[in-house]
Amino acid sequence: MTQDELKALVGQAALQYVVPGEIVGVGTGSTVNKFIDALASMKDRIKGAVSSSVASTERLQALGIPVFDSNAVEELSVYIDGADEIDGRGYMIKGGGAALTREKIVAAQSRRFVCIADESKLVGTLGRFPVPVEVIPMATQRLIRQFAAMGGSAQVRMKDGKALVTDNGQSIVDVSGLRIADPLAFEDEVSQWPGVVTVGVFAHQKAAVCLLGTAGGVRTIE
Ligand code: ABF
Repeated sequence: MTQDELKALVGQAALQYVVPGEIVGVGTGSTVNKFIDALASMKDRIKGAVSSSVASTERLQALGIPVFDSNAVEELSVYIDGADEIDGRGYMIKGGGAALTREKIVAAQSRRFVCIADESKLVGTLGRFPVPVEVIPMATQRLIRQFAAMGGSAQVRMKDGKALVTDNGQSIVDVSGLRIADPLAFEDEVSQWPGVVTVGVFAHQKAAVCLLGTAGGVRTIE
């Protein structure tokens, strides 16, 4: 199976976690796009979605799925999103799509995070994928030095020759060279640095369930 087919497989499998009659939390990325396409088949059985990005909102609306503001909804029973890396405990690196801040917000208001990913995302220890961090632009250079002091190499993410601007109007730095043995401690520490909006390690908002697309079918890790 191609990577695209594995993504479609888990996108479809995630439908079983959607609670009929409710609003579902929807993440961002190419795997989630497969989920959104599958969700269209049950759009008459859900109230709608809370979305983590402009891109997902547009895709949901184009399929006729109502999108609610996160402030209009108190709690979501489930949030379905992809990851750049996930370990066997459900800890993840996210933010390759630059939507990490809204993803963490929607994950925090959801009782259960269901991660959908192809098997290439499963790792023993987080850190092979550079950790995305959304930052306030005036703090960028100082934060790059702070990551260097902990052994990482941080770079500002560029797009079309300029610093990428997130949906929230901020920048992203990608930090490579880190081995994150204790994701909770790492998230706690970096989240406190002035100028950090969101660190792309999801430890407090880890996945309760991971649906992993493999050549042999969907593997469920709980
Ligand atoms: C989002 O999309 C992100 O947090 C992660 O960066 C990315 C995964 O994308 P894909 O499904 O395209 O690999 O979930």
